[in-house]
Amino acid sequence: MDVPSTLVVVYDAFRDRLRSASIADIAIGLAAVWAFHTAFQATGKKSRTTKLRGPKSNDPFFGVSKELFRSADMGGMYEAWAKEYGVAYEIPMICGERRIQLCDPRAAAHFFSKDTWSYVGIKGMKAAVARRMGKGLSYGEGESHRRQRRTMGPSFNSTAIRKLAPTVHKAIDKVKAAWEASIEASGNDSIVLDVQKCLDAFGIAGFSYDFNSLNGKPNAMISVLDSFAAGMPQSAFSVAVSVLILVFPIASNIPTQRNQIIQNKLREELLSFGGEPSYDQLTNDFPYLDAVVQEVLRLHPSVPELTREAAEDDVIPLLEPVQTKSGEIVDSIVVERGTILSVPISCINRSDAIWGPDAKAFKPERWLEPNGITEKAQEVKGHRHLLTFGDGPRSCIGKTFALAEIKTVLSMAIRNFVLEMKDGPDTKVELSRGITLRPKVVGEDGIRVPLRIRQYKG
Ligand code: HEM
Ligand SMILES: *[C@@H]1O[C@H](CO)[C@@H](O)[C@H](O)[C@H]1NC(C)=O
Ligand SMILES: *[C@@H]1O[C@H](CO)[C@@H](O)[C@H](O)[C@H]1NC(C)=O
Ligand SMILES: CC(=O)N[C@H]1CO[C@H](CO)[C@@H](O)[C@@H]1O
Repeated sequence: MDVPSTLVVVYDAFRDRLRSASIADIAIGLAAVWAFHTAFQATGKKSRTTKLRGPKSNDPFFGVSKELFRSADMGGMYEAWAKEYGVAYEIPMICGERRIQLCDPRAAAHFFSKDTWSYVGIKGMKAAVARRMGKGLSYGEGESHRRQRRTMGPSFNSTAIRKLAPTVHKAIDKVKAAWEASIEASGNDSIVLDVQKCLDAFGIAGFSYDFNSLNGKPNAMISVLDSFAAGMPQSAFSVAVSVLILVFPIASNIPTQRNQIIQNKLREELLSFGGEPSYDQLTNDFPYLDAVVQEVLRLHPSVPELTREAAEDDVIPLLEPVQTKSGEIVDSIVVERGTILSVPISCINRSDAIWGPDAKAFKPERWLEPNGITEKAQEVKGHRHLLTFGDGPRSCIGKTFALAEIKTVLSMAIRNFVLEMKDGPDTKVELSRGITLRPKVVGEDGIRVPLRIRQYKG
């Protein structure tokens, strides 16, 4: 996590008056900014890092960071700059930090392949994170990180997830029963629920409780979830939850589209199966469900960018050449130790240059059609050409679990209920920014997505 994201956390803390952000956290954030500033003054001018073009700012303290973090469409800003200055460009950030943005699939693949070794978390920030979350997996780098990953791996593999599947089902059945009971009690055919609250409660209380009571044995995956839940105000666990929240409004538009044009492919696929699909069936036998989930993850990466510091000098190859400040055309950039770099997932996931002219459309079919994924998009590594789960040694250890969880929840919801935005299909959902992105309906207070939920009757 980088300095600007910390500032966002601090802003958020003020704004939402989160109890968990103590004065000490804020002090640490500011101290980190200061340490950073000093470091930049020291390394200063003579850097061998390729001088790249990029947007200017009149604000010497915040650079372009305020515009970026206030924007509802950060990915769009990154994409516009990539169009103007090339796929690698430099942006002025807080306290004179100059940061290189890599909006290029080949550069991103190179960068992540050397993660935790040549590219590491920014020091001041790691200290602040460790203070909140302990020196867990996300703290280590290099060999120590590799050893930890190896130890934890088995708790996150498909065998482990298969074993947890009944517990996930049990938790989801509780949500289903609760929704049915509320509809019944309302004396109406539908209820309006804030999905955020509903899923948060379900996620943290439901999962931790059910998992902990499984058989009394400590389970590494559960400890990870618990440590997240207990740690940050916008915990990494909420990453998983936030994706679910995003899935709901989007999936809920599908019935509307169906009424107007075509078939509701997802519900049809799910219903044609008959009974309750098992973990393996859900993973393998539902191509359209899989495509919908892929497309949601592409359109809504909950971590908008990943930032690191170069621990050693390096040369980063580019798929597409860029023009430097001096006018030279280069197909790789030199990076000196200490340079801050960032891969804006929110740009790569949606760039027209990479995904083609329909990049911004929700189009699950692209994952099913033979040439649905452009050649350039195929250069994006990560999880099936998505950087939503990161990539390389530090990529999301919980992704198989997260995918299974998303598919299970979606499957339950779509088979049994019709979900619509409370005020109809044209309701605008915007993203409220924390460390992770969370959706909110324009005009609703706080972070809220009120959905109308009806039972699905054939
Ligand atoms: C859709 C849901 C999820 C998304 C989009 C997601 C995304 C990510 C991303 C982008 C990273 C890389 C962070 C970095 O490079 O600094 C990451 C790391 C991580 N994720 Fe997830 N995650 C999700 C769900 C989960 C779940 C459910 C768990 C736990 C069960 C989990 C556990 C972790 C851990 C422990 C790491 C750190 C790995 C390391 O440092 O080696 N994630 N996640
Ligand atoms: C997952 O880990 C368990 C426990 O170490 C092991 O028995 C199993 O074979 C692993 N499964 C896979 C698919 O790697
Ligand atoms: C029932 O739902 C309709 C909209 O579908 C709403 O106008 C009405 O107020 C609801 N009645 C109750 C008792 O909630
Ligand atoms: C096409 C696409 O994936 N776009 C999304 C990329 O990520 C940003 C923010 O994380 C979203 O706002 C875009 O919609």
